[in-house]
Amino acid sequence: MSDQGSALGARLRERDLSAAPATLNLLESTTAADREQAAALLHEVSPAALGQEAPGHIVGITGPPGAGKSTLLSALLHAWRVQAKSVAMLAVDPSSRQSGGSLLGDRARIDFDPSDRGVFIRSTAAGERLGGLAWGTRAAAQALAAAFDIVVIETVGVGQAETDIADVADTVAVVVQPGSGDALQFLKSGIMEIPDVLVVTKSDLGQVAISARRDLSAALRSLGSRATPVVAVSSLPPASGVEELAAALEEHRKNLDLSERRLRARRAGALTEFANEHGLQGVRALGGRTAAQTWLAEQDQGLDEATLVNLLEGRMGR
Ligand SMILES: Nc1nc2c(ncn2[C@@H]2O[C@H](COP(=O)(O)OP(=O)(O)O)[C@@H](O)[C@H]2O)c(=O)[nH]1
Ligand SMILES: [Mg+2]
Repeated sequence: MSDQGSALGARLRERDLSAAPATLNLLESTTAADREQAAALLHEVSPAALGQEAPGHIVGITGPPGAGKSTLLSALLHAWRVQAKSVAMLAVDPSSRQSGGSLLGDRARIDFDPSDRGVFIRSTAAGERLGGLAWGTRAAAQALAAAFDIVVIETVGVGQAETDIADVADTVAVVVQPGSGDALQFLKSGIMEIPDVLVVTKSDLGQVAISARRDLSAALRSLGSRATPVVAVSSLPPASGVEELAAALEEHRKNLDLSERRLRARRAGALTEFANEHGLQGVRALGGRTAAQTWLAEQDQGLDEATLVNLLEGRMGR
């Protein structure tokens, strides 16, 4: 048992998809012993160990409840499987903590073949901390990206949610449904950061969807962000726009400086985790967030997030 973490990490590195369930169990555990094993796992799949960034595409899908994210993910999953891409889906469910029973409900909404070994789906509770993704979810996405072609994280929210998910995702897609003015207002007022891809769902609703797409495109143009694609999809049969969306996501990834984005994401994630553990006082002991970020950048040659947190803790102790 003592090298469970490194053994799992090695399996992921060899792209053994069957290591996914045990990986998630380990990363979600909060016991000290498991945390140590989790650190060993992450070390095995760090860029330093892999000799490159993990090859999988980490996609964040976020948007308000009811916008059609889960239905869209079922359709996307199908499109990706047709392309023979292996897919891991992590659904972060903010309601599962209270209701306890919504885990199965959420899983049922993603339509997939349970005997398909190229697919792994896990719903996780949102976690105790305020805002942001739980450490386990970020770590899981980073680890699974070593083995799966695509790792998708579904989170609920609009406003802060896409900033948080940018701490781990290579590509962030914000999903809005026609007729909901929130995203438009948030975008115009700067509350929402400009996503990599904007998705208008339920395009089968007709004119209201066309208007939503036009308004969002206009808002993006006025913000000087001409290049951000706005894709309209209908996820109900006969689905439409889903292949276009898959292509837009892939296009974004192709044009991305992956190692730059991942380095930045891991540093931001490590700092967030450090701040959770040690509070404002801890961050102050490092000379503030910006100073800590700069210092981390100097130490970092493709280290995993757990190691980065350890480095920050060592520096605080000095
Ligand atoms: N008309 C239409 N309804 C949709 C579409 N996609 C999802 N819905 C419906 O919208 C509701 C919320 O969908 P869901 O995927 O659970 O949204 P989520 O909360 O964002 O995951 C459900 O009743 C879906 O059937 C679509 O493309 N067209
Ligand atoms: Mg959902």
